[in-house]
Amino acid sequence: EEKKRLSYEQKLEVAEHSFAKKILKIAIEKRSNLIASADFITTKELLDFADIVGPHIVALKTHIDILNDFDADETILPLKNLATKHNFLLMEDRKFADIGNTQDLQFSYGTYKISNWADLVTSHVIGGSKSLDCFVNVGVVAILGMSSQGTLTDSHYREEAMKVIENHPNIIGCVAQNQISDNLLLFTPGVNLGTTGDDKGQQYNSPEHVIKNYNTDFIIVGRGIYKADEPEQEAVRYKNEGWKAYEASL
Ligand code: S5P
Repeated sequence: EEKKRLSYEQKLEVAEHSFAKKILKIAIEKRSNLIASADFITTKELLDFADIVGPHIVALKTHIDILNDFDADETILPLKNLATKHNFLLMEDRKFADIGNTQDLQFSYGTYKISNWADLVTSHVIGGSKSLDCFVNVGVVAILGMSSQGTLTDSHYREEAMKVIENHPNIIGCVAQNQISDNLLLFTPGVNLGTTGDDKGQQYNSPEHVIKNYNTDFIIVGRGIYKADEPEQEAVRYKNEGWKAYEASL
C-alpha cells in the first residue's frame, strides 16, 4: 500500500523548532496551506495585499529588497501589525548564499534588518553547515531544489544539500520540487492554476499536482494571486484547492 503523508497535527507533535510549530498551528487553525508571495515594488501595494489575503494564508513571502520605497517605520511596522491582525508569519525570501560571517551581517544589518522582523528566511546551503549557524530566532527554509528551467539543483546537488539540511537545527524545511522526508516541512513554489510557465524560465504546476506528488506541506503562489483581478477571491480559490488536495492525500 502507498505510504500516506503525515497530517499537520502529526507533524506538530514531533516538531522541535518553535517556528515549525507556529506555522503548523496556523495551518490547522486556518485550514490553509497557502503562502502568498507578495512581489510588489511599492509599500502601499504590499500592505493592501497583505490586508486582503491575510485571513487566508499561513505566511506572506516577501522580497523586501525589491521595494522602491522601503522604510522601516512605514513598511515593517504596519506589515508586522497585519501579520498579528490576521495571524500569518512573515517569510523573507532572501536566499542567502554566502559565508557565515557575511550572512550574519546581511541578516541583521543594512537597510532591511531582516532579523528584526522575519519569522522565516530562505537560504541556500551552498556555504555549508556552519554558514547557517547565524540564523537564530528565525526558522530557516533551505533551498533544496529550484522551480526554474535549467536549475543546477540536480539530484547530486540535492543529495549533498540534504546532508547539510537534515543535520542543522536552525532549518525547519526545504523549498523543493520533490518529495522529502517526513521530519522536514516542504514548501513548493512554481504553483499556478492558469499557466504552465513564464518567459523567464519559471515552471508551474497545480496545487493538486505538488501536494499529491511531492506531499508538499505549503504551496507558494505569487503571480497567480497578486496579478489576479480579484486577489482575495483567487487566494480563497488556491487555499481551497490546497486544502482539498491535502485532505485527499491523508
Ligand atoms: O525555486 C524557487 C524558489 C522560490 S522561493 N522558485 C520560485 O519561484 N521561488 C519564489 O517563489 C520566487 O522568487 C517568487 O517570489 C515566487 C514565485 O512567484 P510566481 O509569481 O512565479 O508564482
